[in-house]
Amino acid sequence: MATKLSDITESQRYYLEGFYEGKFLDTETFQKFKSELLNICSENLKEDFSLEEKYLGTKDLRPNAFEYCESFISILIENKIDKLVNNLTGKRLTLAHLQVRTSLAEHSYMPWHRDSYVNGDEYVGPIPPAHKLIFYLNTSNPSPKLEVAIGSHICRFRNQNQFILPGCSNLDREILNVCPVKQYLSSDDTFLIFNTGMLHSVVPDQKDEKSIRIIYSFVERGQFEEIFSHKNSHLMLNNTYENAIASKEL
Ligand SMILES: O=C(O)CCC(=O)C(=O)O
Ligand SMILES: [Fe+2]
Repeated sequence: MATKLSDITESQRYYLEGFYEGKFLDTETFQKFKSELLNICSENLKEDFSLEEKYLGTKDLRPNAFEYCESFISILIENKIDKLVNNLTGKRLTLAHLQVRTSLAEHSYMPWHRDSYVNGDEYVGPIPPAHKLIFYLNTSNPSPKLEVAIGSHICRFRNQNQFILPGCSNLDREILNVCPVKQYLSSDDTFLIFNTGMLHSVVPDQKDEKSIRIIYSFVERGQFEEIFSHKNSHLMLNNTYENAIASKEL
């Protein structure tokens, strides 16, 4: 039996393409969420928080992002992102990590890579890969922020041991020649969810442009226990997320 590609479900499309674009509802929570991100972008921070350099030209919100503003978690619940992520992936995922990062990097600090990959007889990153929701708030004009190579997460071979960069093997370079590329632009309301096993690349900021992104990582419960739960900040984040889902369901 054959089905027209135009008739597939959202989750089938996500399996094949590896990404999904959606829009946040325009609510009070969303307005708060955006205004806090803008404040962080202009380094107008709440007491006890700071921005610290991670990669050259970028700064991450410390000590953690989830305690900065309640809207950073409630936005997920309000937009039923928990259900969306589960439906897209066909798995019950949980929130493992939340990052807020500003950037003035005119060179890509993360060129083409997979977050999870096998190198010889070692693997790096969660297997199966995490799924991320990422939102690059438009701060002036929408501009390209992230590129993803469509379908590359299912275009992978196990025994790679020659890498041009971490997370990008010689074979991945060939894969990039054949996979179409989707550009995600900074936006007033549109987020991207993607399978982090796919090849993706951060687009450098334009001169005099400062960008900000918020990044949520979702993994299976067992992966959370194994890889993330030893750190208190991950545990606290995860509890807040799971409690918010549970109280919504009451
Ligand atoms: O835009 C960013 O800072 C990071 C994008 C990325 O490669 C990731 O979060 O995995
Ligand atoms: Fe990445």
